[in-house]
Amino acid sequence: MNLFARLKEGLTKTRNQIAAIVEHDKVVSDDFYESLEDALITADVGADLALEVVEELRREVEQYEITSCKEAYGIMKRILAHHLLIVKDPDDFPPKPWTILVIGVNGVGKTTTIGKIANEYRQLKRSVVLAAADTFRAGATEQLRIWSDRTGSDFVGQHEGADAASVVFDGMEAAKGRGHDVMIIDTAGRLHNKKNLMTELDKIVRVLQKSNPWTPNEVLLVLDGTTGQNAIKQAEAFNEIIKVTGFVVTKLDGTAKGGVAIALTKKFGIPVRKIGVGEGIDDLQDFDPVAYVEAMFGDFDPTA
Ligand SMILES: Nc1nc2c(ncn2[C@@H]2O[C@H](COP(=O)(O)OP(=O)(O)OP(=O)(O)O)[C@@H](O)[C@H]2O)c(=O)[nH]1
Ligand SMILES: [Mg+2]
Repeated sequence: MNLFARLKEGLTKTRNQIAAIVEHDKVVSDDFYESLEDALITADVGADLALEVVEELRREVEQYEITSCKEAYGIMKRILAHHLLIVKDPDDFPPKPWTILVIGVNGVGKTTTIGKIANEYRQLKRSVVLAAADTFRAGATEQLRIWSDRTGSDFVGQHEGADAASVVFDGMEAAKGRGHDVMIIDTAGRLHNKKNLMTELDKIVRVLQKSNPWTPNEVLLVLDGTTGQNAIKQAEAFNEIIKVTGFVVTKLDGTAKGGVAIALTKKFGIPVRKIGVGEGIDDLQDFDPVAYVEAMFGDFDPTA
């Protein structure tokens, strides 16, 4: 028997226990959460993590106004998977598409980063669809469409002022219908109008969730490396609205300071996934802590 078959068999009792709750108690209740916590503990997740997962689930259920246990259960699976953050590849994580939601304030480099990430996946022969959910700024949709042409990615967009969540819905339909491996969603960044942004992101996540409860697989927060400590404030604000799974620090070619990447990781316990080092399509790198520290301090010789 292979590892997964054994694991599955071993957890049959737990799954049946949960199935019974999901079946009989269709609306989310305290009992539901308690049973989930018990089930997680039975599965040896550990009491602390079980509690953390259930707390996180409670927050999401509240935020996205979810009432059905079945839906909440799907979200719990994603939360658990996020705690196994090492799983970072579309192939490890069915069902398709692997969905990346890209957020951040105006002008930090979201759209450019999406183009670069799409290019990386295309080099790996993955099929990609870009969804232009920044319907706010004139020209934003067109800018993303150009990146889809450049990278040979599929594209979904609507007119300026359209409902962002409806673009995401179209993107999901296209991704499923055409069997794309990856969907990357561009969003508008308006932190000064937090309420609107929150409503919009909530709606986007709702649409994704309904279509595939495993999504969004990644929520990448793009931060401009030249803004220094301000990036921390932005990360704080966004992370309150939506659970960020990774940072992208851009424009590191334009600053002598890169310490913000270290400060971010330390403060939030969220990894820096990628760094932007220029405006070109290839100017994106995986974040390598050793290379990064070397780049910052490697040439410094205190004895010289
Ligand atoms: N030097 C440098 N410039 C970058 C980098 N990433 C993005 N840019 C530039 O930053 C500017 C803004 O980039 P966008 O990708 O349009 O930023 P955005 O976050 O999508 O902006 P909005 O859609 O207006 O919110 C563009 O001129 C990009 O070429 C980078 O890593 N280095
Ligand atoms: Mg943009």
